[in-house]
Parts: sequence; C-alpha cells; structure tokens
Amino acid sequence: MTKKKNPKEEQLKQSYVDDKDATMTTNEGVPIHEDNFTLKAGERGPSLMQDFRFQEKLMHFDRERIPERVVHARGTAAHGVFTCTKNMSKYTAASFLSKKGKETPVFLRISTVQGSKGSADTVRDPHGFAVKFYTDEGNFDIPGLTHPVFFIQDAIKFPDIIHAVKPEPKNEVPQGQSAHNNFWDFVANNPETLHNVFWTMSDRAIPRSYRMVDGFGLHTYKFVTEDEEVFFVKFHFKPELGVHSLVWDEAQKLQGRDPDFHRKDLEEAIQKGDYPRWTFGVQIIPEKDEFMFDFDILDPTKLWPEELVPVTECGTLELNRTVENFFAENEQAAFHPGNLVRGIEASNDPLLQGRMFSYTDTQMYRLNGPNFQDLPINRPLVDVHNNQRDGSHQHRIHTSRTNYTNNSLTDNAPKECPFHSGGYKEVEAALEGFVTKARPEKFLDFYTQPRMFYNSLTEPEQQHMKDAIKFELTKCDEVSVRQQVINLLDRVDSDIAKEIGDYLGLKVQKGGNEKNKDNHEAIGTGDGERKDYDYKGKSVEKSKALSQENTPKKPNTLKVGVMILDNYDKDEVIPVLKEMEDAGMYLELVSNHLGDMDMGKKDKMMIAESFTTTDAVLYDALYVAGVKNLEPELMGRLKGFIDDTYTHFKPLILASDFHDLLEKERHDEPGILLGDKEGKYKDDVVELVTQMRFWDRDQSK
Ligand code: HDE
Repeated sequence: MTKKKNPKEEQLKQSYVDDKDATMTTNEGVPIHEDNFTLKAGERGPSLMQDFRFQEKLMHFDRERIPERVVHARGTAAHGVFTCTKNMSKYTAASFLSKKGKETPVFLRISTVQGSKGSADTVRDPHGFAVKFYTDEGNFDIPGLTHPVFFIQDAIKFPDIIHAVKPEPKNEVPQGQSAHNNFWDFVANNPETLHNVFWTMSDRAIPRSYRMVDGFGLHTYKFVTEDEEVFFVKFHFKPELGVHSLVWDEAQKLQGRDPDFHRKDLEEAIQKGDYPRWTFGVQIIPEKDEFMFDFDILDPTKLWPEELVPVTECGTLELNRTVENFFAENEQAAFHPGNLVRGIEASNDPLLQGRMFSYTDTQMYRLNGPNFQDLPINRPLVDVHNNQRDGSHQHRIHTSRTNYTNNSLTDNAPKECPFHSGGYKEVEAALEGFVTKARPEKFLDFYTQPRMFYNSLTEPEQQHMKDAIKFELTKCDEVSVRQQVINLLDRVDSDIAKEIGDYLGLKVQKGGNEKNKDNHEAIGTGDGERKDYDYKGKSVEKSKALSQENTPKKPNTLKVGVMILDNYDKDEVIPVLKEMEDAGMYLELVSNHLGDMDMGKKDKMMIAESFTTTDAVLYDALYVAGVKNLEPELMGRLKGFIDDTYTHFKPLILASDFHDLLEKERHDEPGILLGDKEGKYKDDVVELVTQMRFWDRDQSK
C-alpha cells in the first residue's frame, strides 16, 4: 500500500537542507577553501581580525542555545496523522472532526515537567502530552498531560508550584524529581495538589514507554456547533498498547543505564514500522447539565468519572515519522492552549484562562520575539493573512500597500469572515456574580477525588503509590514537612496516613496543620475531622478507567533480552525465539562478543549487546537461552540480570540447562518459565511475556 502524502511533511520538506555533494560556504554563500585553521600572522600567530569566516563561525556557535522551556524542557516528539472516525458535527463545527475518514497531520511532543533539558527520561513525573493538529482551518493544539488533573486550580499559583517542585534554589538539587522538602511543603500547605500528587506517586508517573501513556487535554473546553449550541468537553487519548509502567527501582536504575530510554524507544518503534497509536475521544456534557455533578466541572483538579460521562471515541492518532532535526522541530515547537479552531473554545476553568496568556508570552521570550509561528514546525498548512507586520526575523515580504483595518485603499483586505462562512467566533455566554478573588465552593473539596483514585487502584497499584510517598518523604529531611503531609493524607484515608506515618515514625496529629490554617479552609478540614462532601449531585466511589490494570496488554514491541552464546542448543531455542518474533516482540541478543549469531539454516541474527554493556532493566523479559561455559567474570553480571528481572516482577525464561541459575524455591513462582529439551514449556511463552508483571511473586524467599 502506498503511503498517502502528508501535507505537513511536504511543507516541511521545503525547509530541508541536505549538505550531500554540497560545497561548504559562509552564511553569505561564499565558498570556503579551508575550515581547519584560523588566519594567522605567521604559522605561530597571532590570529588576524580580518578572518571573517572564523568570526562568523564562532559568533554563530556562541548563540546556538536558546532558553530551554521553563517547564517541560526535556521531551521528545514525532509526526503523524489524526484520522476522524466519527462525524462530530452534532457537537462541534470543527472541520477536522466533521467527517469519518478525514485525515489531519499532527505533531506530538511528550515531556517531563520538572527536569532540565539534559535530565534523564525515566524520572517520576506527571508528563506533558502536547498535540498540534495542522487542520484545514488553522492549527489546533492540545497541550495536555498524561494525568487528567493538575496540582493547582488557579493560574496565579503556577509560578509557586513550579518553584516548589523545581530543584531547590540554594543548590539546584534534586534534578528531575519531586522528592524534596520544598515540593512536599507546598503539597502540605496547598491541599488542592493532592489529587495530582496521588497520580504522580502512582505507577502512571513512571511509564514503561511513551507509547504506553494516556493523554488528557485535562481542562474543560467548549464545543460549539454550527447552530451555536454549546457542550462542555474533555479530551482523551488512549494508547492501543495499553498503559504500562516501570517499577520504581527499575526506573531509577534506567536513569543511569540509559538516560535517553524513552526517546530511543519511541524512535525505534517508529523506525521499525510499529507506529504508536491512540484512540481519541471526548467526554461531553451539554451546557444545561453544567451543575449536575458533585464536583465543579471547571475545576482542573477534578476528573469526570467515565461512569458518569462516557468517552465518545471519534478519532485515532498515529505517529509514523520521527523528526529530522531535534532542534528545528522539537525545540522550536511552540504549543499553546489558545491555538483553537472554529467550534472549540476555552471554558472558564481558571487555570486554562491563565494559560491562554502564558504560552504566547513564553514563546516570545524563548523563541526571541514574534514570528515564531513562521518557523517550519509551527507554520499552519493554511495561508496566513492579517495586518501584523515586521518584528525580528520576518520571513514574509508583504506587498499590500495597507497594513491596517478598516481601509478603503485595498477594499478592507484581508477581510474578516463571519462564523457561518468559516470565521472563528466566541459564542455569547452569560455572566454572573461580582468581581472577586473568591474560589468557587465546590473547588474546596480536595479529598473526595484523591480517595476515588486510590480506591479505584488494584492492591499492588495502591502499594506502589504508598511506597512512592514513603520514598519521597524519606528524601525530605524536614520532619515538620513529613508531619504535615501525613496530617493531610489523613483527610483522604486514615489507613494511608497510618501506614506512611508508621514508616516515618510519626503519628497523625488531628486538627491539621496549624501553621497554615488559612490554606485549610477546605470542606471537612476546619475542625480537624474528615467530613464527606455532601453535594447531592452525581459522583462515584470508584472508577474503572483509573486503574491501568484495566487497559490492554499486547505482545508486539515488547523487548526480550536473549542471553546467548555460540554453543546454545538450536533445537530447543530457535522455535522459542521464532514464536516471540512472530508475535511482534523485539529480540535483543546479548552475548560475550558482538557480530552475528548463527541461527541455523544459514540464518543469522546480529548480536546487539554484550553482558558488560547492557542491563536487565532495558528489557521487558529475560530469556536465558544458552550460557554454557560462560566466563566466570560474566556469570556475576548474568546473575544480577536474573535477580533484577525477578525482583522487578518481570517474566523470566530459563532454557533447560539453566534452571539452576534461579534458586529452586523460586521455580514455581508466577512468571517463571522453565524449558525442557524438547522446547516444551508449561505456559505459552508469548502469553507469559505479554503479561509483563507478576505482582504476586513472593519476594521474601
Ligand atoms: Fe503549561 N506551560 N502551564 N501546563 N505546559 C508550558 O510553555 C503554564 C499547564 C503543558 O511540549 C510553557 O512553551 C501555566 C497545565 C505542556 O512544548 C509555559 C500554567 C497543563 C507543555 C507554561 C500551566 C500544561 C507546557 C513552558 C498554569 C496540562 C509543554 C514552555 C496556568 C493541561 C509543551 C512553553 C511542549 C509548557 C505555562 C499549566 C501542559 C511557561 C502558566 C494544566 C504539555 O508557557
């Protein structure tokens, strides 16, 4: 099947510069005869000021860096296509959702919030999930997260939460982590953070792959139809491969073993043609039902349980092209929640309202003034016409004699366009109340939804979340911070608070955090007792979509480390490898040398790594296929791999001669597969690897 041309790809190609067969020139286009030495007075210098080529090269180099993003500095991106799978004209006038089968080019960037540009990929973080749709009505962005809720409710607190979570001002420590006093001090004194804190302490925040994360628009937006009917909506992207995570010890080890783990994982899958896919859907609430729920639908710390507001699927997003140049595409990409197309509007969510300002402002600084929308990655597919002019690095040569509206000299060109002819228009909306700084009452329920999230998790997921909080609080050496956090956790669930308190050697202090009474005006905290929020609207205690255990598990693209020497038993091993390969798994051969491995019948496979250059944490499963007479100094490493695979709850397959590498008492544990000479295994190999984790392993042995 020939791949359809992607118009954004065609547009970007016009900016490609290929140096193949080219003569080296200065930036003024003058051919250069020598690029290794400066021009000097005599062989031993000094250098001459007239060496304009040297000056140009160095001055350009001195300015190569632009400010990294103040948040979300570390990220990676890819191109792809969005396909509409359901006509949504009943809900929105947006043209990219108007016809089943309609395709729109997209660009997706996934990032971590806290770390700087050079930080490791596998840190614990509520990742960014930012999509740019190059629609036929202009660009539409959803700069969302892999979590459906945020830490704060009002945009004015954004600098505060970010200052608190970023490395501490005194010593710029820690990098890529929230495990420090300032962050948890902020949490304890700003209880609205709790819901996203629970998500961030859960497995969701340490994904196995960027291809295995949910994406959420998070905020409430508005859909508007041609008839100007309004619906409140939330956007969801659900990964075809399901949502899967690392375990914390593995994530930490990966930060050292391969700081670019996620970046490379995404690139590898796309290059192999295993295009990551998400289904896209919207939760829809008719305007008249705005107040039906026991939470405020404008509150960005609350999600809409899918049991109450189901997700209407209406599209798929596929990534099928890596970037050609990281700086030009990833670094220069400028997302903005205010990049909206006709039929989609911002709601009054106070966090979204603030974001409508901050993103253009930040690009003006980071990308050095206006005209950043003209950079190839940001340029819309449709023509751009208005009366904005000039500014640094203006690429267009506007030829119109007028640059203002209204005008008679060019008959008012460029012309405005009414809504029904395709113009973007905010529909009229009623206003109420007084100018005030007050917080809406339902925003003050900080505890019901974190409780719902926790109650929706499976037991292992709950334990991981509590262990993560214990880890983070251990890294907070201010006992007062630990104390305040457990006092706060008690508002959500006294068992969580007790377990963590016992670990920290602290008891919950009823009565709350005295120091900051003003911040604790929350419902149910005033008198120190937990009261349940008693709005009569709709709510649920548990929601199925919140546990990632309820998402699909697929064999394809899972990576199996195959430990193998030249003397392996072909009859036993080759059929097992074949089975895994047929299921779409990536097999990575690890041996005591590189080069090729003989796979019988004249087949060969490349050996990717040696025992000293790889690690078990890089694989979803380990297959000890043939390690007879492995050099003793490598045996220690192999045993380490087996240990890590076991303690990280991952599938472990031992070919018939190598059962002894695992202690006998562990042989019957879940996820352990022992081979026999005939290549027979008690469980199906592919099914076992697809399972990914075996939480009920008894780690005490
Ligand atoms: Fe952002 N955010 N943010 N944010 N955000 C930025 O813009 C900001 C918020 C999100 O891959 C910055 O270009 C404010 C929520 C993503 O390039 C900056 C507030 C959500 C990305 C900024 C928020 C996000 C950013 C920094 C509170 C999820 C990376 C660099 C009012 C719905 C996009 C930049 C990319 C980036 C401001 C809160 C998502 C400074 C003021 C909530 C995915 O403009």
